[in-house]
Amino acid sequence: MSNLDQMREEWLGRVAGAEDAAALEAVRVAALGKQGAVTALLKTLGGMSPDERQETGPRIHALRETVTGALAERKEALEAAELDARLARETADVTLPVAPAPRGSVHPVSQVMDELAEIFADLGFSVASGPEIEDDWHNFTALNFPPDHPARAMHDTFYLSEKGAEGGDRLLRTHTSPVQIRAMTGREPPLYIIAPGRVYRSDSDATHTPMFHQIEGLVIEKGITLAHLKWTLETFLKAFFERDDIVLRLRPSFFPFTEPSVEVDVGYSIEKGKRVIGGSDGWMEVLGSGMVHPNVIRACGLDPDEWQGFAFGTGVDRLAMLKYGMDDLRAFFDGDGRWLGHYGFGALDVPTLSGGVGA
Ligand code: 2NL
Repeated sequence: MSNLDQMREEWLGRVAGAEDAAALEAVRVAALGKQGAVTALLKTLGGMSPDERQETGPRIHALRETVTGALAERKEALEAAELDARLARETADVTLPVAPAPRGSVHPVSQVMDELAEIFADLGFSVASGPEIEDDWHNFTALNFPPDHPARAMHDTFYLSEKGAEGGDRLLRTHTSPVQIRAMTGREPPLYIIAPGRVYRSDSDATHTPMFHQIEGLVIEKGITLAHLKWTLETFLKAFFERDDIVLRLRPSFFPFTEPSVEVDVGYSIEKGKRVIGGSDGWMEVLGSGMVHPNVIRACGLDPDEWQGFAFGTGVDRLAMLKYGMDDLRAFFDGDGRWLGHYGFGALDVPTLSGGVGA
């Protein structure tokens, strides 16, 4: 093998052996740079005889061309390999969620409140709210509880140690009725409102917690009768329990703020050993209600001969238990992640009447 053939083999071998762009550049400089081996060979052409140059010149130029071509080819291959490596390293799986899945859930009480708001919105009611620290007038007096009447004691009220601005008692509201009193005194009738929220009574056992959730509804309108009340409650219960076989039974009762007052029982049936609303195996008390007492309408500055109304109230926690099958009220307030994971609702499963309120 001639010298030039040997050189070609050597340089092609070094080009092929360059593992990255920097190593390849070093090979290029060593072969074709100013001080390069192939460059040095080209410089020898000047000192040759014409015959020698004619014979050797093309072979040296061919060597330069071959090495130049091999360098370009190797450069392209290294760049392609580098691009492949980057593409493999920087992949994004577009089918993965952008953020980790949410771990929280909507508490059954919040879910039921949303369901109730949705159902009553469809019947023309809006949601009203008010303070949880109330005064004696809004919580009791305006609702026709006479002073020192035993009904006040019935509520196991939490009183605050400091009196209010006018010297009256301040307390944690024992029901959401004061919200409706504020609506009646602050707005022009007709009124169609629901008032869901936290209420407080000093009572604690398996079926009572000192804080629980109530929802009340109030209509103030002209010409309202008990028939409107019954239709409203029946329509609400059918939508809430998502059953058509809901039967109501109205029993006479007593509340200071309604006259007449009626307790509402709903027919239940036994399914898999549990009572479920709907059917006619027995009666379960679900709501309290009645026609708003004329004294309450008068206390709010309205004329009871002009305006009548109905009102109802029930426990939201109990509604949630009845609909979703929990049997211990205390678990509602334990904040146990396992319970919430089991009974909680997805944040995006918003209740709608068309999609089913109990999404
Ligand atoms: C129950 C019974 C009830 C009302 C609440 C009410 C509110 C006003 C005027 C008249 Cl402003 N009534 N609310 C009426 C009847 C019953 O609740 O068992 N609650 C847990």
